[in-house]
Amino acid sequence: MAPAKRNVLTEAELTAALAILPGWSIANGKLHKQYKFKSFAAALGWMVSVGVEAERMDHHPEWLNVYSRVTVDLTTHDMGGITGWDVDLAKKMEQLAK
Ligand code: H2B
Repeated sequence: MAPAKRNVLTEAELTAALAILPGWSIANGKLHKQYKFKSFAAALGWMVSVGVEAERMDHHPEWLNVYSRVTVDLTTHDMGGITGWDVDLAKKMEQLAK
């Protein structure tokens, strides 16, 4: 995987990122997706595996779990916008949801 761009992404970069992230959109200036799993256990299992990766990356999601749904919003607080870190974390989430 190419190294993440450590700057706030441009509109063009965001459009390119969304093209390879199915179900993701921009909402309130954050990279956003709502995941739906088969059960609470499946949702929680995914959150734990994403959490391990997030800790490894030192990049942490904003997320809300209600039963089998997990609503995710990604932004880089330190940079005040969406960066390559957020795109990398979103890609990881997609891989782990397969
Ligand atoms: N996660 C996210 N999403 N954005 C950040 O800016 C961020 C983070 N910063 N995790 C990291 C931790 C930083 O606060 C620490 C000190 O590395």
